[in-house]
Order: sequence, then C-alpha cells, then structure tokens
Amino acid sequence: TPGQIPAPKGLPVVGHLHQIARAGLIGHLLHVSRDFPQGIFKLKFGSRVAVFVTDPDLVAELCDETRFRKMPGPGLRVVRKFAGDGLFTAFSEEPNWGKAHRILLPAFSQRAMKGYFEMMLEVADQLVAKWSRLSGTDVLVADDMTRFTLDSIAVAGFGHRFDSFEREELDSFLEALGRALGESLNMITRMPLQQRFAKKSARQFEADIAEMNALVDGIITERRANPNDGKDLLNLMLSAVDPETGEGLDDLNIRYQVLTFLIAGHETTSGLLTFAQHLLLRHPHVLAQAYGEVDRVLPGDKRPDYADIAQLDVIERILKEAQRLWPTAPIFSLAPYEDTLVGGTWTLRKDRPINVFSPGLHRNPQVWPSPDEFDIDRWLPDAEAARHPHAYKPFGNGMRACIGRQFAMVEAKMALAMILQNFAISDPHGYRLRIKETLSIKPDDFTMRIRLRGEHE
Ligand code: MNH
Repeated sequence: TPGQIPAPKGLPVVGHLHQIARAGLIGHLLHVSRDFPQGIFKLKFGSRVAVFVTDPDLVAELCDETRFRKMPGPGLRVVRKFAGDGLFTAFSEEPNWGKAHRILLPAFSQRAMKGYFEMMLEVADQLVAKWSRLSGTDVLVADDMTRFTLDSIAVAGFGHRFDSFEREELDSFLEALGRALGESLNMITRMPLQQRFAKKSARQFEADIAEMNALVDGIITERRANPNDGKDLLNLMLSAVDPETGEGLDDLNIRYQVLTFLIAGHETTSGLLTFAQHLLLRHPHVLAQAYGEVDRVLPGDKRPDYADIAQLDVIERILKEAQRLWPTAPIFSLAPYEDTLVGGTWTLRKDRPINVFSPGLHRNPQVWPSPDEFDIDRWLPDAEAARHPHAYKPFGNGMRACIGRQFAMVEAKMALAMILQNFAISDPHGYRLRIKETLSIKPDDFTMRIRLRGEHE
C-alpha cells in the first residue's frame, strides 16, 4: 500500500535550508537520519524536494540495475558546467559514458596498478621527505594528503608533474576547483533571498572554469607535441577506440575526462587519508596495532613493493572503517526507469532522482552494532561475510561504481603505511572534528604533530 515518504517538520517557504546553513548538509542529514528508523525521508530545499535513503533493504532495491540507474542530481548537474559528459557526471544514457568506460577500463586493471606503483611511490617519498624536514612541528594534514593524491593521479594518469611538495602554496588549480565546487554546492542550497548576491560568484565561477580548462588543455597539448607509447589514461583517451562502436573520444570529451580524473582522482582519497589519521589519533590501541603491522611488513627503512601492499591487513581495515564512518563521497543518486514502489510502500517517479546517503546507511543501527564506534574488527572476514550485502557503499554501485577504487586503495595504503613507518604522530591540541564540505567531505583545519621515529624531543 503506497504511503507518504516521511519528512521532518520544516520552516515555511525555505524548508530546511536554515538548519543546513548551520550544521552543513552532511551534518544535518546525519542528524535527521537518526530520527527516521524506516531509513527513508525527504527534505525541502526551497521549492525542491529531495529524498534520502539509509535502509539497506531499500538500498538493495535502488542498486538493482534492472530497475534503477545513476541519475546525477542537482549538485552534479552544476558540476557538468565544467565536467560535461565526463565519466562521473554523465547520464547513464549518454553514449559518451559507455564509450569512455570501455576505452578507459584497461587502465584500471591489476597490471595497470603495478605500473603506476613506482610513480606513486616517488610522490610518497616526497611527502616523507617534507615531513622529515618538519619533524617536531604540526602539519596541516589535509593539504599534504591533497598534494600526495593530486600529484599521484596527475603523474600516473597524464604524465603531468604538479611537484606540489616543492611549493608552499597549493596549486592554483586547487583553489579554482575548490571555489567551483563550493559554488556548485551554493547554487543548490542558497536561500532565495541570497540569490541576488550570486552575480559576483557567477563571474568567479566562469573564471575558475577557464583556469581549470587552461591547465587541462596544456596537459593535452604537451602530450600531442611529445607523444610516447605508454598505456596511461591520457594515451588511451587520445588514441584508443571503443571496441563496440569503433569510435574514439572527441576533443571536448577528452577535456572533460582529464578534468574529471584530476578531480575525482584526488579529492576523495585525500579526505579518506585525513579522516583515517584523525581516527587513529583518537584510538591509540588501533594506532599501536597499525605500528605493529607496519614494523613487521616494512621493517626499518624498507621500501614498500607492490606485494607488500597486499600484506597490510590492519591498514586496510583502518581505511575501510574510516570510509564507513566518513565516506568521503557521501551521496550518490539513482532514478527508476519506470514509476515504481520500493519497500512495498513508497512510490518513486520515473526519472526522478533519489539519494543514497552513505553516512546514514553506514551507521544504520539495524546492521552496525554501536554504529558510531570506530572498530576495525568489523572488517574481519567472518564479520564481513555475515553482514547485509548492501550496508556499505563507499564507492557507489554497479556499472557506475568508482572506476578508481583499486587505485585509491593502493595509494591510501601506501601513504598511510609510509607515514607510520617514518613518523610518530600525536595530537597535542586535542583537535575536535569539523567537517569541510565541497562535493566531498574532509576534516576541516586538522593539524597533527609529527616526529621522525627514533628521534627524541
Ligand atoms: Mn571515485 C565514481 C567514490 C577514488 C574516479 N567514486 C565514484 C562514485 C563514488 C566514488 C561513490 C560513484 C558516484 C555516483 O554514483 O554518483 N572514488 C570514491 C572514493 C574514492 C574514489 C570514496 C577514494 C577513497 N575515484 C577515485 C580515484 C579515481 C576515481 C582515485 C581515479 C583514479 N570515481 C572515479 C570516476 C568515477 C567515480 C571516473 C565515475 C565512474 C563512472 O560513472 O563511470
């Protein structure tokens, strides 16, 4: 029997935007989701209504690819102004999605990962070298994780060196991107009265897009002028043909894809690494376990090789648990092909987006005992095997799931292991978690004390 999707009491006209302005969208949704044990609720954003799902059985239905497909919601539709029909922002029906997916998939095989390993390791060495010079001081964790992940995807995917660790300031590409993503979020949550202040932001938005495009066009021009026979993302984009249509990617789409990978390939992984370090500092017994593993797998100053990464079981569980509590891509959107009923109760309209809210799903008390507790033993094989198969979705779903997940895991395991191999980390200021939201989330303004291991105060 059809029923009304429940909603919290909102304020007239602006709906829930007031609360969102205060707690941030993700904080607000986490708060609200605790009041809706049915695991489905709707919020009003001005005139727009958005539905969020945190129940694993409902999520299982939404993840049935015969009934639903990814449908970029309002946020991603704004991002299309610069990422167009690139892989992340494409509608599933757009022919360029399938074409690019088939062309680029070989760049994410196990073998390809092995090929990127040395390049990632060089960037990780630069991180360790920088922190060695800073031993005994406090570092802004998110910024250096961003330097690491941005430089890794850029060099592995496109042969482009940002050399971020050689500079005090983050690359201006990141400022442009940060403002553009912030503005994308603003455009969908801005209150009606604030819209008239939006003109200046619109001009800035255009300037930021132009700056990002200039960087991308430079990378493409450089490769066309100096071709090589490597098999990286850029070479596949420039020369591979789709086995199904026999066609390659056109120039505009290549620009969208390069930008997409520069963005999707660094933001979320740097957030994950930052959350993981914050959580380790709050859980000293887990930190000790991690040091124990790292000292066994990477004794002394042993350089990690590809096979070592697979041995890092505690590190892997730390990363999985960090992604459970704080999935850095916290929302993905789907829509039914036809009007349909989910949970036997809720009517969903054809092509109308509905959102999986992963932080709520990942803390659903029906699946996760003591859901707010950081417990890496949830990821021991028996516990994992016994769990609801749709209770954990940090990388999205199905065909449209993250193409870079192995890349991200290899990269994150390497970085976290090398940090612990080399540094004692501590939190002398008692950092209290605040979330910074762009389209992804990360700890805001988190500093951590680092000291070379074996070096005394
Ligand atoms: Mn990634 C899609 C999360 C790292 C490139 N990524 C997705 C989706 C999620 C996601 C969730 C699905 C979004 C949706 O359904 O709307 N991604 C992550 C997380 C990390 C991550 C949590 C790190 C941790 N992603 C990476 C890396 C790369 C990458 C690293 C590139 C090297 N991701 C993508 C691309 C897509 C995607 C490209 C779009 C895939 C598609 O739809 O074809």
